[in-house]
Amino acid sequence: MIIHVSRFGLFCLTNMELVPQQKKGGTVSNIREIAKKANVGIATVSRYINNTGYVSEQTAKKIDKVIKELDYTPNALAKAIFSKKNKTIGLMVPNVANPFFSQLANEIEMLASINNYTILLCNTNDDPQKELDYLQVFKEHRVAGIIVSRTLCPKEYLGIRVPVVTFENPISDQYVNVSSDNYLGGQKAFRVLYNNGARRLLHIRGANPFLAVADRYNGFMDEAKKHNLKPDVLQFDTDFSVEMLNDTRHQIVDINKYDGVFVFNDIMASLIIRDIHKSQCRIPEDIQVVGYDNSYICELLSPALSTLDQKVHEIAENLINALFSEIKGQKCVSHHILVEPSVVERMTTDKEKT
Ligand code: XLF
Repeated sequence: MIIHVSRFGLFCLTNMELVPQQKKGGTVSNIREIAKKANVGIATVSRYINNTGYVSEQTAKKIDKVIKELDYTPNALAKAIFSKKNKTIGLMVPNVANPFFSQLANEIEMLASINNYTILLCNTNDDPQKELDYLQVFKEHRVAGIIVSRTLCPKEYLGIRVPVVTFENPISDQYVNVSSDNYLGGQKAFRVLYNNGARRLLHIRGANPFLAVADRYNGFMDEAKKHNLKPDVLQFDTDFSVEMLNDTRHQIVDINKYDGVFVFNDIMASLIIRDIHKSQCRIPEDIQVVGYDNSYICELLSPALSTLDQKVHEIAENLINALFSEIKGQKCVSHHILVEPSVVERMTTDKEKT
């Protein structure tokens, strides 16, 4: 911001002046040029563009005409800085290669656009340094609020000036956190397999820093204990990445030892289904599989995947509503929003078995 002192007192020039616009002919037009051509003051043009004060109808028409002639588009960022009203939300997800997170981003984007907000979408790849870099980008873009999924550096958000809401890994009790009731989901996953006759169970668990998968694991194991069962556990140290499709290290040996597998999310379950097919076992006759998410791939897999529905729309709605409340300066009543997951039985579990 440039501050000018004139004999009329103090006045500010908008940052728009600093961000010239590309003109059709390759040169640039800026607010100064508009003012000159319209034969009015720079402050008047600024008032008109930013809608921050009175401009006579006649002057407005003159400015409008010049704006059209010069093909001038106000720079959104400069406008946001000046008016302190940015309509951009920073959204971080681990990776949109995971269909659950692409659906979550899609839902959030739709709800935001209904409210005339745009989304700045970033993949953290569960890398804390990348997350920090993007947080810096959000600050530089003066976003109105931030939604961060599965943060790996919660302390970095403490005390930042814009509202922040989280999905899964929380920041602190002071910040709204939304997640599926993952413990309950783990319990429900056990019951589906158990009620369909599976007893030789395997749980494929996600990486430690993902709190959601720890809850799913605990729910599943606690419920198994109640039935005097102790499932085997195999832990992955990352979430899905496209490279894994060609990486045989993740293949499970001895899958035929089991008759029921609960996998921590749908995309990993699809890899496991591929392994099971390779091992010549039949799904669900020899081995039943349950995933978590209810992402769109469940219907595309063969056989279609039974899973726990996280209710992505409800999660997105809760995140956006909480963020908008905070942007408006209203405090949210609840800071821990748990969405109840429900079982969706498709073709990888076998009701006929019981
Ligand atoms: O963090 C968990 C693990 O993977 C997240 O909700 C997901 O289920 C998405 O696929």
